[in-house]
Amino acid sequence: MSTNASHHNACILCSRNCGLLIETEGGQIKKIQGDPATPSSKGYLCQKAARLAHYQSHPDRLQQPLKRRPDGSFEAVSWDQALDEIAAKLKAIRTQHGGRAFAAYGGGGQGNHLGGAYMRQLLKAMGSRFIYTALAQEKTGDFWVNGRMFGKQTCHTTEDIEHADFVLVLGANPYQAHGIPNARDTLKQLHNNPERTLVVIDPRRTDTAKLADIHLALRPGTDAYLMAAMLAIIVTEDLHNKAFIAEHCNGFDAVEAVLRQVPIAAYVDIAGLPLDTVQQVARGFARAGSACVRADLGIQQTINSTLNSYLEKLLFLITGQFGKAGGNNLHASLLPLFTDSDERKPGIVRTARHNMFPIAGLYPPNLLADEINHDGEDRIRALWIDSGNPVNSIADTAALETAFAKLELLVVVDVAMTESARMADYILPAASQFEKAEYTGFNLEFPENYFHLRAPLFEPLAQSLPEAEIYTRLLEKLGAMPKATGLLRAVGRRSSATGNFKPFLITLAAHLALRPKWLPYAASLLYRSLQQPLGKLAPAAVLLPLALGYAHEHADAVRSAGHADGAALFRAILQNPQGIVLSRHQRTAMWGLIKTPDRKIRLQIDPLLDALRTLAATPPGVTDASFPLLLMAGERRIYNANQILRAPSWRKQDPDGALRIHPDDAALYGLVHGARARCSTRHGSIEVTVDCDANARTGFASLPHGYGMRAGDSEPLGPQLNRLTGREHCDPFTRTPYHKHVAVRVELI
Ligand SMILES: Nc1nc2c(c(=O)[nH]1)N[C@H]1C(S)=C(S)[C@@H](COP(=O)(O)OP(=O)(O)OC[C@H]3O[C@@H](n4cnc5c(=O)[nH]c(N)nc54)[C@H](O)[C@@H]3O)O[C@H]1N2
Ligand SMILES: Nc1nc2c(c(=O)[nH]1)N[C@H]1C(S)=C(S)[C@@H](COP(=O)(O)OP(=O)(O)OC[C@H]3O[C@@H](n4cnc5c(=O)[nH]c(N)nc54)[C@H](O)[C@@H]3O)O[C@H]1N2
Ligand code: SF4
Ligand SMILES: [Mo]
Repeated sequence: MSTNASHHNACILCSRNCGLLIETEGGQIKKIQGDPATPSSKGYLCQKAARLAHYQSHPDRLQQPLKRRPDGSFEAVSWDQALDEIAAKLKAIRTQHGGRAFAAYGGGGQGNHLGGAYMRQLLKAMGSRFIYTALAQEKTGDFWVNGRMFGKQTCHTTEDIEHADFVLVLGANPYQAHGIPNARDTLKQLHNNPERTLVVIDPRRTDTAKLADIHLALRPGTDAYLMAAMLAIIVTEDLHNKAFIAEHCNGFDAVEAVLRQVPIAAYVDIAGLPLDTVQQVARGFARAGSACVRADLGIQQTINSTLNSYLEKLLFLITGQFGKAGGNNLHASLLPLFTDSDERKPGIVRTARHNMFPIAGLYPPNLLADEINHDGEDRIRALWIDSGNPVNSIADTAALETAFAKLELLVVVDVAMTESARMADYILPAASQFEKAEYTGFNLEFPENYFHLRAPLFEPLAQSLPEAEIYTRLLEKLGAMPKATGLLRAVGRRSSATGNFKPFLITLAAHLALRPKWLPYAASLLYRSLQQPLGKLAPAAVLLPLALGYAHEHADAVRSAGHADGAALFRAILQNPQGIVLSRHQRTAMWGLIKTPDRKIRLQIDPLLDALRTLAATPPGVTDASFPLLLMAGERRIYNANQILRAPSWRKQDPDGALRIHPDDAALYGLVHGARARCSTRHGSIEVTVDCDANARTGFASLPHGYGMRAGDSEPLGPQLNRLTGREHCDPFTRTPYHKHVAVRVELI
């Protein structure tokens, strides 16, 4: 493509997907700036985006399909050979063992959800429901609570931080991890405005906590106690919003009865905080003109994970800080990133070994090793990994390696030679996110929501292909779907030329009505039918029915954003490489997003009220003297980005991903700054570099995630921290790992 030109695109390193202007030269990324034309980020970006060239070009990019030889080495094979052999093996496994023998992991990361739409068709072709994703080791507790409260697990809450008078950041570090609009600017604005209050609840003095008016440095893992105490203070001081509760909620009486029994002073003591400050925060939140909660892994990947998500929502619900500017809100979604799978309803498929149900349609990675590694006839025998590196990112690396070795077929689709790919039977090279059309479904805003389809900047590297092409070819080889008919292609061409997609959709609907068994493969049919007219954007053809559905459901909001109907919305998506405003909702429209039959929020969730009633009288913490220190296994830092940026050259600081430990603890354990040490748990041990850091909390060290990748044939660089974590150390209900609460020992080497 053109040289020395600036192209609209987006950052792929976190869920914000900030708009970028990327200057290219000779097929390389030359310069990256924030894109002022992107309506969501308006020119904002953080320091990580400037280093994206290290994602696009590095020696471990995959260039051709690879097949494992019996001696463990890989040989390059053609696409046809790889896909023919894979299709034959998949068919044999499906015939012999049925759909339950197949599972997938991944289907999208921080920047790429387009391939996932195509990967899901493969699950359908295999007759399997088993999709394991990273979301099901962080957010499924939150989704489950949403299902109970709002009627569907697809109801999802967001926070209007920019307009809030009072912001409670709970177990999140947006200064480094982002996750909120233009995080650093937004936090600084809060900090600089004396009329607004920022409260941060975090055991460590993070960069976000440094900007706070109040930092509640609670004892790790005690959030449920703290939130219970705050809710109890609100109720006993009559600060709950009775008018809001009467109008919008059910079940408050049952919640109130439990809250009135909470021993406030004792719980605040367990959290290790001063009572008067906690009272001040609870009162401030309840009385604020507008207030919202921003929560993330600090409460989700620790003790009481699901209960924490419940209490967090009760905070903004019983105070009426919901459904208004500056509060928490539900939002509309263009893409179905997850579904509703209420485990009480019929048709829910449970896993063979653990009898685990899906939440939001997703199965927990913490169980994956066990579901492969058992002797039952219905164990997982074939695993498909796309856009994930579970060997490094799922708890208990050793268990996963044992399980993977037992698989009859492991296929990995990735852009790079990952630790998971090294174990695969076949590795399929995907074009990078700058070599194909891409988007994400992280459009979680209200009242204005955005969408950004990115056009490719470069041709696919060597033989790599976009996922849309990989899966469509495989489905064709599996005989699951035919090649698109000439009629569909012809009508598709005409519709694209006129921009009127009605005739095309009518023809497609007629085809599918006659051959309903093609319905699960609508994404690939759309792709093939519109491939020629849409060119490089053809993989985005799946957006056509989604845009129509969205415009139908949110007609006024889509029109307010300037799109007359669904076809116009689809055209706008295709024609605006900087991103678009998808919908502009009336604030009152939010109540229509609640999916309970009476549109009321159900506050009473009995199992969680039981859990609240029976919270232990002693704080969580260290129980085994041989592992005396708590480790936060997975801190977001200035230079980590999951496993997306593999080349070590991308990091300007912290090349070793050091163990941050308070100087007093270092002295206690005989550690010195810069020294190498051994960090051990019951599950394993790794070597780390010691960083004495006064911002750490005594008794609570931290290691970053997003390290431990190999470069070429090197040893893992930085901590492979899931060699330390155990898969049973998790929320008993959702199986979300307690990564923020791992008991370790650290010794000087
Ligand atoms: N730089 C960078 N940014 C990223 C990523 C990355 O790899 N690097 N990854 C992205 C992804 S996938 C995600 S999910 C998000 C996660 O984003 P965050 O959840 O914001 O990031 P973390 O650093 O994992 O954890 C947040 C905070 O939880 C605190 N914490 C630990 N234990 C407790 C506790 O018991 N209670 C409370 N209240 N807090 C506790 C930690 O001290 C930490 O500051 O970040 C995204 N953004
Ligand atoms: N101990 C511990 N473990 C953790 C965490 C923690 O804090 N502590 N955090 C957890 C969290 S919140 C998350 S979200 C997970 C993330 O873990 P994973 O779900 O494994 O995902 P990523 O680390 O984002 O890996 C992304 C992969 O996608 C590949 N990729 C990039 N672009 C493309 C593309 O266009 N196509 C394809 N097919 N592949 C591509 C990259 O090369 C990389 O291998 O890790 C979890 N694991
Ligand atoms: S890492 Fe996140 S906040 Fe930083 S530029 Fe990329 S998308 Fe934006
Ligand atoms: Mo995540």
